[in-house]
Amino acid sequence: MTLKDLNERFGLENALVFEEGAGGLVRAVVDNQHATAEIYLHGGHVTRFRPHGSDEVLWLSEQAVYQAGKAIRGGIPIVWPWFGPHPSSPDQPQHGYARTAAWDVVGTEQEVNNTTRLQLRLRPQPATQPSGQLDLIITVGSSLELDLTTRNLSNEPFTFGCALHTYLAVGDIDQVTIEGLEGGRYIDKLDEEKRKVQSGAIRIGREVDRVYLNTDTTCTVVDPSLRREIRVAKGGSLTTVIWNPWAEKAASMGDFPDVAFRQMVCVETANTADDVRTLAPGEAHTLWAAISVDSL
Ligand code: TA6
Repeated sequence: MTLKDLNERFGLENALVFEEGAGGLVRAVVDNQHATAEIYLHGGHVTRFRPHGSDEVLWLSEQAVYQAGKAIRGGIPIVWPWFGPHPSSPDQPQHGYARTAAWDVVGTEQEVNNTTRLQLRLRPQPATQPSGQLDLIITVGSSLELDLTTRNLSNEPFTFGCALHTYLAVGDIDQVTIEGLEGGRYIDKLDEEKRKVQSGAIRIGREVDRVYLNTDTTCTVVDPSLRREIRVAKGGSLTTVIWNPWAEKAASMGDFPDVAFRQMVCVETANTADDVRTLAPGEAHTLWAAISVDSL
């Protein structure tokens, strides 16, 4: 569908327009009375969210690559239908293929409270056709909500893992604490997958890659340097992943500026580890996250 067709069919006056973004990729730009946001059809990828009067909430790499086959670094990558390496096929892409696939627009709506909704659908992929259909509803208001719904269209059980791999922008990681996971058990991906217990709020002073288990709590990223806190509420998920690459890993990634690890942290709403889901034929599951920001 051309930009002209997209805007004629799905554009919303004074709220949502489709335009050519970085790399010539199509993006939706939302600008309503609450906030501005950007969503690329490539990967169904939210790249920016900024409530009016606030700074940008999502971290987006200045070195991100915008091209077919490559995931945009930052924003909210869609991880599906597996989290991390493929469970049995090492040649499959890390974090699945939803984040590098073309998504279709299936609907837009300006709601009564002037929030703006965009519904995207992942085009059927040979690897899962017709098993799993994936829909993403993005609602832009004073908070940002993503609802990721997997439907099993086959007549066999469909097992999948997924995540909203959210990169949050912070002023100075050294001053940040993450609340909400105190006392929780987690898998330490950097220490032989050992299962440990979180003592107090999370502070980050080195590479951190942890899968917190059996948790449905809201996480709060307290950021004194920007005098704000970002809350990530969630549903349909019992695992939360906390990740910061720190210096060495950041330097090893070509699309990640060497010192940018100080301005970001990932708080990922997931179904992974003990929380991978299986759908019976015809069943659906929705994972959702709601991201909001308040001044300190
Ligand atoms: O969510 C944390 C993680 O699984 C890390 O292990 C790291 O690999 C990160 O995702 C980023 O993965 P990506 O494939 O986007 O470089």
